[in-house]
Amino acid sequence: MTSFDLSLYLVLDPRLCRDHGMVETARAAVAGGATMVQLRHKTASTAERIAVGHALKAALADTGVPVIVNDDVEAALACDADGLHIGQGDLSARRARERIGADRILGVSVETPRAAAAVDPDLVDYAGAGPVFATATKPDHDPPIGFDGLARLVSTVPVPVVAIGGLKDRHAGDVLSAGAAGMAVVSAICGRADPQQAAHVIAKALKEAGR
Ligand code: TZP
Ligand code: MG
Repeated sequence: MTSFDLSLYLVLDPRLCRDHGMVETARAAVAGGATMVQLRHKTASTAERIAVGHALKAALADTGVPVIVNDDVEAALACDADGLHIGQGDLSARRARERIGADRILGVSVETPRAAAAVDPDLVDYAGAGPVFATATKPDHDPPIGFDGLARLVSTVPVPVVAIGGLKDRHAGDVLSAGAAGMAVVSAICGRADPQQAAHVIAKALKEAGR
């Protein structure tokens, strides 16, 4: 399986990235210390996702940082993404694994202990847990779970967890104390004047917190 490091997981949002663009934002963030990159482009067509996915793969080719595509199996396969991320409303983990094969990374979102307990470690490589805090980035998000809720999900889910939702560099210690392997961020990097510096500050906070 493709190896991966959940420490600082950048989730790209096309609207927030409009100044630098998603590919340049990803390149800069990885130069600053981001360890995973997810293309999350809800309003795009599969063809558009494939085009951005190809550009991301090319831009990050010599970094070793995996490119993950949200939701869209066709796009993930067509751009030879390193992985796929699915939510509770998307196709099943079993079906996703059948489609992407054994080598690609499969991540799932979990918002509740019930969903966390249902994660099958034979199929799934990591879980995204949250939202830790309310966030304007995802208007339809589930109720925030806080760091206590995060710790409960971490103790329930049988795979490594990356926390998401309203997270900034100052939360690095609490994220790791809750048992998560890292933090996923959108607005803490996308749309910042200097995405590389923004990523660097978070990566440094994670290191100082023991990651
Ligand atoms: N899933 C749960 S919260 C969220 C997603 C995709 C958005 C997180 O964005 P931000 O800007 O890091 O709060
Ligand atoms: Mg989804």
